[in-house]
Amino acid sequence: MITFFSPRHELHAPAYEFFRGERVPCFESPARANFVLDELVARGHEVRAPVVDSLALLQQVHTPRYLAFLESAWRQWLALDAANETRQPFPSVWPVRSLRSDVEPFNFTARMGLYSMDNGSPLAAGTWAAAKAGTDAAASAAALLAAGERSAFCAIRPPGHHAGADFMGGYCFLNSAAVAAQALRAQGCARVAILDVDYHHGNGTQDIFYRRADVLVVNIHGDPRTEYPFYLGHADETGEGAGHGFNLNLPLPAGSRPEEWFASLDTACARIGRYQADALVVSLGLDIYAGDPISTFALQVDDFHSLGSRLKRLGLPTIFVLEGGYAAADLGVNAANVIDGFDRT
Ligand code: Q9C
Ligand code: ZN
Repeated sequence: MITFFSPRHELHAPAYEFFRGERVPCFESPARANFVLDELVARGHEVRAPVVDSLALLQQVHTPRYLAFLESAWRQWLALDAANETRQPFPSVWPVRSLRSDVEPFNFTARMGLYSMDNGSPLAAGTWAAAKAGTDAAASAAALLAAGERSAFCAIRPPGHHAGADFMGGYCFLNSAAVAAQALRAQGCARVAILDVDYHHGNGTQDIFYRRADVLVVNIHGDPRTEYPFYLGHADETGEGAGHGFNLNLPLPAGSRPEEWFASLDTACARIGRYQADALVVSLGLDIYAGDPISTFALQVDDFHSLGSRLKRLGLPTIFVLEGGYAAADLGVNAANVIDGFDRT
């Protein structure tokens, strides 16, 4: 399977995040994508640089004011104080219920809050460039499928599935899976399915497609009553308006075993089959791995091979997009096992 990879992912390298009241090194590190690249190369997969500019697609899944903010955020941060070069901006105030989110404040920290769902998405000098390289990879993968290729893998970071139409969150800034789905729609796929297997519910992807019937969104994830992102991902969220019936959430209790997870995967695949999708986008979060430091599912290395071969049985043109997964040194083997389970079995 052809892999899209850009070294520009390394431009997003914030130093720390907050965890249990302390500053800790970022779980979402540049090493993650490099481990994935190294293993794919070692197994003989072809790697290409992204070739498609995704800006027009980004404008279809994110709002103009959010894109304008994200693209200029680091420059805005430096304009406040040149010494900010070595500091990280974080939001500290958010427009929750009864506060207005329609008026963009002049204060930078207030804008950070307006465009963030949490304080867990540190920005760095190259965040826009890295995230944009990721959505360019997603658009390039769709173009490859249009040219007749059966599948493609985007070995990208930062991840994207928590980023909604007008906000960042959960280490995510631009929603690459949404860009891939939008690109597939634009090139003639009438029905696109997104399957999100990341440990955390893909609230951003759900948000972007919630009122649409042309993109089915299916999520398997830790129950949001105990797991991030907490405020979305319940089973009763089924879509709205034209999108009613085209969102499926399959939450599982924290600590669920692989057998239970694979039973949900069968449910997800059955729904995608009934939808008669023309193409599939997989939000491939590898934080369902037993060794993940911030998650509680327990998939083993060989289970990722089974995941790939199960998805192959759907028989659909498929784009894989890397999302979470924080056992960095094991991500290469786990990602490559999914890929090889899909196209070498
Ligand atoms: N701030 C993805 O897997 N909680 N995002 C971390 C420290 C947020 C995970 C706790 C987890 C977000 C793409
Ligand atoms: Zn995750």
